[in-house]
Amino acid sequence: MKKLLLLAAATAMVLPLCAQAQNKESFRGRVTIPLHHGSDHPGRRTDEAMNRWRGHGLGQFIHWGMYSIPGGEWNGKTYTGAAEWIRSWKDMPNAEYDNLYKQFDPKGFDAKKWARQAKEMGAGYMVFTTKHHDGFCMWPSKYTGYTVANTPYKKDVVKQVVDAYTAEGIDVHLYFSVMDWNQGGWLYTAPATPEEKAKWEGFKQFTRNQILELLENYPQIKGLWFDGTWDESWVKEYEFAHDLEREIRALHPGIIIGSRYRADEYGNRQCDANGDLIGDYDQSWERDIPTSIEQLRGNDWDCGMTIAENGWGYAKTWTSYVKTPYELISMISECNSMGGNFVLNFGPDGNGAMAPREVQIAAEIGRWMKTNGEAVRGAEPVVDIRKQGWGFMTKKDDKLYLHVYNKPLNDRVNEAIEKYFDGKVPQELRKWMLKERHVDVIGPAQGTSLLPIVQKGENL
Ligand code: FHN
Repeated sequence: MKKLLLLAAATAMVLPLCAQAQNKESFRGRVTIPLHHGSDHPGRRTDEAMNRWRGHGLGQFIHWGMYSIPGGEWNGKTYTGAAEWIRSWKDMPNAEYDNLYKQFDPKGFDAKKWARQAKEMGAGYMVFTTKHHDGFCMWPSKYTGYTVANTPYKKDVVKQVVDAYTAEGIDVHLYFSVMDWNQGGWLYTAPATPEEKAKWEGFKQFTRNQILELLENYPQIKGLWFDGTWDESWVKEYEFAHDLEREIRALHPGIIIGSRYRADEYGNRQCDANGDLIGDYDQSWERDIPTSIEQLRGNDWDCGMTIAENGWGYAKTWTSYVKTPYELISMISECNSMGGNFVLNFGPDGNGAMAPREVQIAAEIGRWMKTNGEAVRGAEPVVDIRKQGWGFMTKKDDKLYLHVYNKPLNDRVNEAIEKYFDGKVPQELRKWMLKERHVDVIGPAQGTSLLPIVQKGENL
């Protein structure tokens, strides 16, 4: 049986990326403009918390809130937009939506069961919606009455999620929408009149209070995942947002915050006027995967992905294309091959149950992760390439993983491996690879499943 599947070099090695080497050659000096509210750390964070985050490879997103009750339908009509946006639909009267919380009593909610399913799926971390754009708080916030405490259910949902996932060893990041349709003080544009200014100041304090409250209530969390930050009102609050960010980081050392949270003083979002990423990782790849590693400019990144075309909250009927487990798994490989975390979204129903169709997808992914997870967890991209005809590559320590999606008919993956090592190919690889310039691929995909294989080498 042919056994050469992974490349296992005898010694651990640093693999210089060709692109980096080229950049060094042509780099003549950086020109920047002084910014007070731009990136706080151009380049990647290399502390333990960030290294841990980077190593997750796979995460779970959960959107759960009052939108999960209508599930994309109202009065017999189906909303074709994203189900969690149903309140903004012309056929959904706001007053009716804003009273849905009076029905919220999810007897089927079991955070421990969700956490076990996520563990089985192979997720290293999860992101949970504490408050989406509708403003409903899944924790008993002291700063508004529009919270879970005033539902028939009463109990703190966020606490249960944080505790259950943490107990399973899954890191928790909290999603928080700054845009809040329930708060009178929220504005889309910068406040103009004295009355608006006063309301807006109140809203800013409310937002700060809620964020600090989340940190105080759930000290185990590892990150804050901000959303609803794109409107002019918030973009112009770069100074306030930056001060608050410093406060958050001082209170919670190591916390991870993405690039959506705030803008710089020129109104740039995600990246500042110098092109440096604002925050710890690039959050702009929502439902999208870069076509080349260069687009990432050396930044950390995540890709939040829906199972259906769009829509994060529970939809009774998915009205758009639904991805197969095979496609979703290939996205894990694809993102990981470019150093990104793939964060797959789940939308439990109003009763707290995960939809069976999503449970089944999680189980399929989990089955693949059990065998192939080592090529995902802690793995890094190999080079400045995205995809080969046969699939993707990741590496870890002295191993190269070939995520084979299209198995060549002759069972051989032909790769001119030397090009990935910038001329410094380790002796062992030279011996085994360059002579024949191919990696042999063996075996069918596991069982009768169509799941792709990640080849594992035993020895050289
Ligand atoms: O509008 C939201 C959307 O509902 C969902 O929460 C996603 C998740 O990344 N974020 C916003 C759109 O970018």
